[in-house]
Amino acid sequence: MRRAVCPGSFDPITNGHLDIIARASKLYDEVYVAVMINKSKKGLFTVEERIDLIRRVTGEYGNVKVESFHGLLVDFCKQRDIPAIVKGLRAVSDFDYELQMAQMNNGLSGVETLFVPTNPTYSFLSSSLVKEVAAWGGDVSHLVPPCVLDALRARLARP
Ligand code: COD
Repeated sequence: MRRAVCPGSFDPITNGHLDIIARASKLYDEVYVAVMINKSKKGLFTVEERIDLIRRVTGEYGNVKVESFHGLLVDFCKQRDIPAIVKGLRAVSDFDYELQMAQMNNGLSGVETLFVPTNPTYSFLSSSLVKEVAAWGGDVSHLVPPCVLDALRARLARP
């Protein structure tokens, strides 16, 4: 069984994330989406809410599992016998940091990182920008799945 993981914060999942997960699900038998817990970073959504949203938008793929993890990504991989990490690359600006992480992870455990070039439609897209635009009332309906849009509107609704 060929397994891979798509890791991230997913606060919340965007169409850019979803595009990478969908493409990975065609390349591998089983794809884990790992919501990595960073206790020093307070998210807009709880980890449980992020997992729920990801499950709802990836349900149609059939071979995608969603889990959270507190610790090193290489340990998540070791515990599940996952040899490959799949990451999206948006621009040159992503490359330096992603290369460092890929080399560190490979040095720690031998896990490989595969980079998938982002769909150009989403090359500017990040969860942070989506939250910022949505918080100011901007239209992000073309950037996130409908259930994420509803969740954003509910969370950011002003009293
Ligand atoms: N198009 C394509 N891909 C995208 C897009 C987009 N528009 N947006 C995001 N992505 C992809 C990228 O591959 C990105 O890496 C991934 O989705 C996740 O994005 P985010 O923003 O949700 O998550 P990050 O960048 O905060 O995630 C960082 C990790 C959680 C993966 C990293 O910090 C990590 O592995 N942490 C675990 C602890 C650990 O092992 N640390 C040592 C690392 S060497």
